[in-house]
Amino acid sequence: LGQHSVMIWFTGLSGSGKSTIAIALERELHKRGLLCRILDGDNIRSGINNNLGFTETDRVENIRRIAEVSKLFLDSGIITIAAFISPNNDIREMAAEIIGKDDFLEIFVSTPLAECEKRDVKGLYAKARRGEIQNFTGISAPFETPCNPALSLDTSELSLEESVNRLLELVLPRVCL
Ligand code: GGZ
Repeated sequence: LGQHSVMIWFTGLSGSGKSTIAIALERELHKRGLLCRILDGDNIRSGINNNLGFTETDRVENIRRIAEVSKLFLDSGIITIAAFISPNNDIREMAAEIIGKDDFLEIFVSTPLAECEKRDVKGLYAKARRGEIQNFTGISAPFETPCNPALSLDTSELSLEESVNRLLELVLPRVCL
């Protein structure tokens, strides 16, 4: 492979735009002949992690397994994109340690809670407000702002294209040999 692998780790609230940006980024990387793999709730929480919920303990185990799986992809030279809330500094630190800090790019999708809640694409915020979902991040469970992300992207201010362009500027120099 004529590429160096890197971990692109998105963190942010539910509905902040992590998966949307991840998919658009993947498309741009593919256009350039770069091999990448997205890990998100759709392919991880439905499969390998289908025994985990949203308690603090389960979130740690969720992210630990995701980081270990990511490492397998990275070791094969594949650019790996993870899109999970990963709500606290300890959890993100653990992921970075498993993966190796040199290859770990933390991307904070910083869309404000009010905007995520206004979008409420899946109706989960409304359910959380009614108490129908426990431990919902931003409502009844914490989200810690990342201390030193490689990039912050607020999708209430940036278009999808702008977000992807900023990512490409960061990622391409690191992956193209
Ligand atoms: C947060 C929850 C919860 C609770 C279900 N809290 O918008 P979505 O639906 O597709 O993204 C959310 C997803 C979060 O899973 P992660 O694996 O990314 O979380 S973590 O990194 O914290 O382990 C949301 C849905 O799962 N969801 N219940 N209580 N999000």
